[in-house]
Amino acid sequence: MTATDPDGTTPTLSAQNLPSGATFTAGVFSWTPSFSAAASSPYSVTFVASDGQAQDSETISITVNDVPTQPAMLVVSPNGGETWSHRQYVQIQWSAPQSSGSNVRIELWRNGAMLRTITNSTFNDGALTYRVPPFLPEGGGYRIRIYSATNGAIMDESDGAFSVTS
Ligand SMILES: [Ca+2]
Ligand SMILES: [Ca+2]
Repeated sequence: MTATDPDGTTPTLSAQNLPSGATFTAGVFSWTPSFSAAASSPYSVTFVASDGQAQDSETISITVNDVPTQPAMLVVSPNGGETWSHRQYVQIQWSAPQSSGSNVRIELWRNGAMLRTITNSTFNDGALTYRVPPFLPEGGGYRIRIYSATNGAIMDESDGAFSVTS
């Protein structure tokens, strides 16, 4: 913020109704809204320039928006510790907002290597029923990876490993 005064005296700058945590120093407004700041939005802040006799002010409105905290992709099941049996129908479950894409790709990984693609594209509706192929090697170290079909950077995998048995 700057102010000028035709008679040469330097106006004093001040601010009223500063939001909690905001500062106004030497004409500079600075604010990093807190996690819960959106609840009281919008904020009305008045900036005042005064030379002691004349003053001018300007009130501005500051809107703070909430950023969604839901992760873009989250594998829900299997998420570690499960055991899949050959030919069993299992539920693969995930949680992802529609903004992550309308479709997802699901892969089966074992010990850090991609084993097979479960589906290249299925609706991002949070669940897929999958029949465990009888040829999957028995043992542990399995994880699921789920990607947005349109943005491979949006991805999550099982937090822990699960097992396959006959
Ligand atoms: Ca589905
Ligand atoms: Ca995960």
